[in-house]
Amino acid sequence: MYTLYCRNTAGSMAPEALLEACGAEYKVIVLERMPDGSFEEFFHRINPKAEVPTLVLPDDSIMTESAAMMIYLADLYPEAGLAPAAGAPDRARFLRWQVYLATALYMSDLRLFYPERYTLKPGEAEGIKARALETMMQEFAIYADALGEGPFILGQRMCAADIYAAMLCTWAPDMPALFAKHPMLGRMYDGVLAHPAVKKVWERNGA
Ligand SMILES: N[C@@H](CCC(=O)N[C@@H](CS)C(=O)NCC(=O)O)C(=O)O
Repeated sequence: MYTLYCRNTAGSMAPEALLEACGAEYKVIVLERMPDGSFEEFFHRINPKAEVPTLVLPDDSIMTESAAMMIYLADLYPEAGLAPAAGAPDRARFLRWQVYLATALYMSDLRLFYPERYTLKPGEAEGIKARALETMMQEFAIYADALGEGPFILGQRMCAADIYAAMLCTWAPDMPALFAKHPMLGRMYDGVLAHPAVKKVWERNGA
């Protein structure tokens, strides 16, 4: 049994959808922030960075880093068909874009939503936010271009990275405007949401 520590609509949504799509046995523990914005003390002992997603594996070991979870789970459940196997022709492309999403777009999102965490100087947050939005839009443009004919990053077959990309789209400040600018992103998003497991998890999250 896997235990996934989550916050609704946060970065936990993608590994939650993957667990569901793989048919894994799992439960979610939905965390709420305390009034000062932090998570409860017990969670800091599970993950010293106190971030969601945090995944407890069946052997009780702890896994952090959403991209690692996507790759790990997709590999463990090959029958779900959500990642090309090591050595398969699309494996490098899958890893490239899965990691790109986590290290480029996700990080821009964090700077956009929590700009004050990226400076010690008062008054700098607005600039950090503005630059993060600009960077995020460039990163979405690069990803939309990479989709090519699509609809998914590997072509006709949805993979774990598509679920992750769809999650990142939900954090865009204006999703309809994003899809109007990059119709391929909208097409990819609709394709991912057509998967019953993803739809179910999006609904549970209230996304
Ligand atoms: N690199 C981590 C980033 C996780 C992360 O930043 N999660 C956010 C929510 S989307 C979080 O829990 N931040 C802690 C906080 O906001 O206090 C991952 O990919 O899993």
